[in-house]
Amino acid sequence: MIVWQRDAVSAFIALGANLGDAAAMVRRAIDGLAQLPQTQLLAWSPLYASAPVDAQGPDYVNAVAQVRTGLTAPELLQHLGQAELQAGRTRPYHHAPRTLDLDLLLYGDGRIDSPALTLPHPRMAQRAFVLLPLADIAPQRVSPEALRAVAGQAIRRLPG
Ligand code: PH2
Ligand code: MG
Ligand code: MG
Repeated sequence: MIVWQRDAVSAFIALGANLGDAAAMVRRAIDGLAQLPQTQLLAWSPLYASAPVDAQGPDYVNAVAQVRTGLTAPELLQHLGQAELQAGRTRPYHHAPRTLDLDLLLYGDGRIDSPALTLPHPRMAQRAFVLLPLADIAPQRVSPEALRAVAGQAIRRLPG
């Protein structure tokens, strides 16, 4: 039997939370990525804490995970949105504190510019809370210049 399947693609997902037990939520969400259809969890970073950037509320906990997936980028995005909803995510206003935020950073070498999805993620290069955990698991995807550009941002790595 021939099973038709798309070639799997390596994708990187940024996780964030700043409501409730944010660290537990991010850890649980990383586990959840392994349960997505046609998807393997390949790597995940340590957790980091930082003050909200361009936003208010409690400190964020952030991490980055790498998956290998047969899902298309829009399909993966759809699953990430469902996981946010299952985690109780509401959107009362722009950049409101959230129980879980799952952002698609990179999908292979894909470049997409649509209203629903821009890849690579347009703001990832400005954010230490994305670049540091990404560099932990994929140093080849983060240049030293990019890391230097965010070196002034306060962020701390959580134990464990
Ligand atoms: N996410 C935002 C806005 N600001 N700040 C931190 N530290 N971490 C985040 O994940 C974050 C943020 C919008 O998604
Ligand atoms: Mg976000
Ligand atoms: Mg988001």
